[in-house]
Amino acid sequence: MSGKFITLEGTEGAGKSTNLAFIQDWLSEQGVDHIVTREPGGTEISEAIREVLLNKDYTAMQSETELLLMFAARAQHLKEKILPAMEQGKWVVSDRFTDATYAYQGAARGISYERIAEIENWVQQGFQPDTTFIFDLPVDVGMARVASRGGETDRFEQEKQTFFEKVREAYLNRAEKAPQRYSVLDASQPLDQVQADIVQRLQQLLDNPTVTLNGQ
Ligand code: T5A
Repeated sequence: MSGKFITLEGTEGAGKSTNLAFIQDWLSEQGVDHIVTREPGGTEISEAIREVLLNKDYTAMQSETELLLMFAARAQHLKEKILPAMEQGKWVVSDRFTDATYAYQGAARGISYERIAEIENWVQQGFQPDTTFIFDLPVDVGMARVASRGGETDRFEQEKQTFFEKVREAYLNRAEKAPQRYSVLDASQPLDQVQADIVQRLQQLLDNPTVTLNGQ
């Protein structure tokens, strides 16, 4: 496996989707064979699970159900799309992955990190992103961006600000504990500055193709 696995994380409206498109264009310009994808989702079955997870009518959904559906979508996504692409030497860039589970289902919903780690180990067998960008910004700034973008809100976007404050804090804690994997970006900066920071990190990865957390 010589491909890299890059994930984008952050609270709502932090700019992940916008910068996923930017990273896609940048990698194409560099001639890097890659795919972009997202979680929950990325395959037909995982996108069907996403519909259930984001449906704002499902207010009765239990935290345990939410957690298991996130990992059900991820198991399918990994085996059907991420791992085969990496085996072909492609880079894979995903809008969210398991850090989101620790932040949302763990810190914000209150499921223990030990329980999440148990399922993570079973589903991922040690597989981890090579690098993770955390788009960090004040929660209210992100929510205002989502509101000004318009469109319908999903089940998560209906949560209160305190929920997203916990999510933000969890991401920052995870980054602090493993700084070699995470790049925390100040996502409140103008977009061109955020993207200059992204390019700097991607260039490092490109210059060191043998360095990978997955050890292959
Ligand atoms: N989830 C997911 C879990 O609970 N557990 C899990 O394990 C996983 C994988 C769906 C939900 O699922 C949850 C988390 C989520 O709530 P999602 O589809 O990624 O996840 O949904 P959102 O995070 O809600 O995605 P958004 O589209 O709302 O946010 P983005 O992608 O971060 O923001 P983006 O790029 O659309 O930007 C928002 C607006 O801001 C502007 C953009 O143009 C856009 O209009 N913008 C900027 N403006 C000024 N300056 C900048 N630097 C800007 N960057 C972007």
